[in-house]
Amino acid sequence: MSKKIFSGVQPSGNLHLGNYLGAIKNFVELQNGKNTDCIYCIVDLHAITVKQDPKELKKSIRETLAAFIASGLDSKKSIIFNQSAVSAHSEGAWILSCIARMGWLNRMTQFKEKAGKDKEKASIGLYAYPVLMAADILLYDTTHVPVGDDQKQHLELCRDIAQRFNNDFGISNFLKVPEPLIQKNFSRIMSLKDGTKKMSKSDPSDFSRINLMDNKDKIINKIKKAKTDTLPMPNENEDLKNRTEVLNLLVIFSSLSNQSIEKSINEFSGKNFSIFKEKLANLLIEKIEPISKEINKLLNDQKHLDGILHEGSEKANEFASKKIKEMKKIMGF
Ligand code: AQP
Repeated sequence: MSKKIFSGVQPSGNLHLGNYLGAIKNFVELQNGKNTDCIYCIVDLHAITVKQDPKELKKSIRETLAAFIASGLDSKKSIIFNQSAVSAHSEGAWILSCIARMGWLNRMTQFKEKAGKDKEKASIGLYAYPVLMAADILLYDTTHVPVGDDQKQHLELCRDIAQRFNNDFGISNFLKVPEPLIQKNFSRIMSLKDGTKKMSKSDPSDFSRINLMDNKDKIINKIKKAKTDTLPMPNENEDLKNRTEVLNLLVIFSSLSNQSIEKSINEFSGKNFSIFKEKLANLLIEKIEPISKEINKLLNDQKHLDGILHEGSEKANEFASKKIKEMKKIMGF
C-alpha cells in the first residue's frame, strides 16, 4: 500500500540543526522512498499563534523553503507549499473546532508549556493550534505523519477528531485516521548551552543552536563555547549519566555521521574534549556549510522561490478544496 505523508515546519525564525536532524533530513529520506507521496507544508498560519513581524514572516517563509530545497527536498517529487495560500486549511480548522471538545484540548501539554504562567494572555490560536494541525493532516487523506515525541499527543487528538467527525455524520472512513511514523534513531537535539532544554528557534541566545545558515566561523565558535563539564570524555554509556550536554554533543556527532552513539563513545573514549569538539565542528561544517551556501544562493532568486510555492499551493489546493467541499456537503451546507 502506498503511503501519503504530511508534515509541516513553522516559519518562525532561523531553522536550526534540531529542525534538520529531527525533521527535514527525514523528510528527504521519505521523499526518496518507494510508494510514498509527500506533502511538506510551511505552516505560516501556525506561526502567527504568537506575534510575528509581517516583514520577518515573509522572509522566514522564503528561508524555510530555501532550507527545504537546499537540504534535498524536490518540488517535482513532493508537494511543497505554504499553508496560508490554501484557504481550506483555515476553513477546515473552523469546522473541526466545532467537532473537537474543550476537554480534549485542555489536556494538551504543549499549550501549557508554550502559554507559560500567563495563560490568559495567550492567543486563542495558540490554544486551538492542534485543531488546525488536524485540518492540515485530514484534508489530504494523509496515511502517515512523521512525529517526534512532542507532537504525539497532537496526532492522537487529530485521530480522535477524525473518528468523531465520521461517527457524528455516520460516514465511516471519510476522514482517514492517520498513523504516526516514528522516526528510526530519533533524538531530540538539545540547546548547546543547557542540555535540559531543546534546541529551539525562539531561544534568545544564538549560541544555544547551530543555524542552517551559519557559516564556518560561527559553527567553530559555537562548538568551542558549547557547554561541557570537567570530566574526561566517557568510556561507556554509564559515564553519561547526568551529563546531558556531553550526551547531546555525542548525539549530534552520531546523527551526522549515521553511526550509533556507542561507536562515537568508543571513538573518543579517553580523548581530550578539544579533540572531540574539533572533529564535531569539522563534521558540522562538512554537512551544514553546503546547505548554508545553497540557502544563500536560493535566497538571491526570490522569484524562483515564490514560483515553487505558487506551484505547490495550486497542487495542494486541488486536493484540499475538493475535500472541504465534500465535508461541507456531508454537513448540510
Ligand atoms: N531540538 C529539536 N530536536 C529535534 N527535532 C526538533 N524539531 C524542532 N526542534 C527540534 C522538529 O522540527 C520540526 C519543525 O518544528 P517547528 O518549527 O514546526 O516547531 P517547533 O518544534 O516548535 O520548533 P522550534 O525550533 O522549537 O520552534 P519555536 O522555538 O518557534 O517553538 C518538528 O518536527 C519538530 O519536532
